[in-house]
Amino acid sequence: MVLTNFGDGAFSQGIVAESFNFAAVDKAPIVFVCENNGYAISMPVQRQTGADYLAGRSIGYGIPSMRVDGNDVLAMIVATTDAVERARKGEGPTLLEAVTYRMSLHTTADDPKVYRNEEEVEYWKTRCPLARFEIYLKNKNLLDEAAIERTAAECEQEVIEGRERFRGRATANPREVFDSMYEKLSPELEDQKREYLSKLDRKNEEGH
Ligand SMILES: Cc1ncc(C[n+]2csc(CCOP(=O)(O)OP(=O)(O)O)c2C)c(N)n1
Ligand SMILES: [Mg+2]
Repeated sequence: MVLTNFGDGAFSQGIVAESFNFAAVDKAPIVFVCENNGYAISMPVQRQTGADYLAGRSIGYGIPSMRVDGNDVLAMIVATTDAVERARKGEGPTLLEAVTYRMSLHTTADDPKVYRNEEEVEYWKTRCPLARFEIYLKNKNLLDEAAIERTAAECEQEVIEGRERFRGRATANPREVFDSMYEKLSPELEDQKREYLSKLDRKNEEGH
């Protein structure tokens, strides 16, 4: 059983169509989960596709699908569990479209203010899956403020520890970035490597 996640932007790549076709023909045990967060970097989904319902795309390949509120944890669990069961029973692939939003930047080099407005972000803040699930659990008396604070502190600690573990293991040497991709560098890459290494040398001399 395989579950694969991809974005709305990735969905515009032709290879997704080919994967759907073979997966359906072979009744492959796959759950395709498209995370539709409304943007492919800065490209809104309305400008990537003429269809406003990405879940509809797999139907023509013979793959059943469902559009799910991707910010509803319980809905995602139910839909994913059903799809996983279908796959395990040999009934073939399923597509789930999880409708959500990217609250943060695409990368640290991205500035979303250039391509989306603040109102949109504010609207999605009210649909935050963590806040919604918190309200749900509180209403059922399964969660109180102390538990929320404890969980937040534990999560924070886990992230800090994970980061420290990663940093402890990172042994990358910046002088070697050109050395593992090709057996022999092209003349252009040789030029880039020379320029890059001399920049590093200059930085070291300046004591940065
Ligand atoms: C084959 C290919 N084409 C283009 C890119 C450049 N690229 C990187 S991320 C991205 C957009 C992806 O959009 P989406 O799948 O919606 O992911 P999200 O931005 O929501 O994380 C593109 C076009 C790439 N990495 N690979
Ligand atoms: Mg996206």
